[in-house]
Amino acid sequence: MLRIFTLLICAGILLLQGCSSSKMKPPKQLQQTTASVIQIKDPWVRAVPPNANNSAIFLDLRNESEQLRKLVEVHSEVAERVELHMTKDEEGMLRKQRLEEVLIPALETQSFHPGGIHIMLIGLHSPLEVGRVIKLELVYADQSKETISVPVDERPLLPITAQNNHSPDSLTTRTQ
Ligand SMILES: [Cu+2]
Repeated sequence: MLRIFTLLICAGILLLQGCSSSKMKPPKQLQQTTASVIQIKDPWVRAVPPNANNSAIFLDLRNESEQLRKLVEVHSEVAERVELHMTKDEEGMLRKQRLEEVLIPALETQSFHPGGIHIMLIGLHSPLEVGRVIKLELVYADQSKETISVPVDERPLLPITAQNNHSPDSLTTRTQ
């Protein structure tokens, strides 16, 4: 709240100074890196059987700034390739599409969840069993980075019949 209040004051000062402020620095928030304004919530990676090649990571990215932010790359040493993916329901067929970037709108939360946007681990180097924690590096469009710990977890999958239900609650329990 205090931060929002401070920003309002900054905005007010800018307005008062009008066009004469061209030499002034931009408001503080514009100088903040994306990594410093994104809050990461509830990251987890799906546990898979030892012979599995792929898995997926889910999380919520909350943008605390008033500018659009973008996630452009993800890295992890647990797999050969790590990609941003989107699962789409096309006439009952679930198709995956690779994304170049994931947008995180101002003051909103972008949810990576089963059945939607997810981080795909392709070519796992070792098994992902519950209890293990892996490292994931997030790279944003401004090249700021953050490395986070992601616990391996098992969460229920919904039955196929629930796949046509698009309510947000059902999406959080769907498979990738
Ligand atoms: Cu995928």
